[in-house]
Amino acid sequence: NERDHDHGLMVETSKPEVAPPPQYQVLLLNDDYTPMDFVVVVLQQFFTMDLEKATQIMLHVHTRGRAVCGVYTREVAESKVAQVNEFSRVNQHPLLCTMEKS
Ligand code: TYC
Repeated sequence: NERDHDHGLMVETSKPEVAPPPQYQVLLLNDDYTPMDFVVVVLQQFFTMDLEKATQIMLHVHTRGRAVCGVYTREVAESKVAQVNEFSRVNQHPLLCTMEKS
């Protein structure tokens, strides 16, 4: 009767209804003054790269002007940018980190 409802577990679900979050590239920019060793340390500390990968990315920035260091959601990308720029500022280097929607 009308008081009997279906209390069975739903085992099949609907089609995807949640869009994936937008992704953002975090980039390092070249400058003429930041020591190469400092950039390598930044890439190891904030982007969890090993020495070889960090050196490769640093040299890409040095020769090409910029490089993508990682791709993250907006909140994580904003946090990386803020942490890297603060670390460069307190160490008195002009190194700049920025982000772009990918
Ligand atoms: N161009 C710098 C130098 O010659 C090195 C450097 C590399 C600086 C990467 C910034 O994001 C950077 N000392």
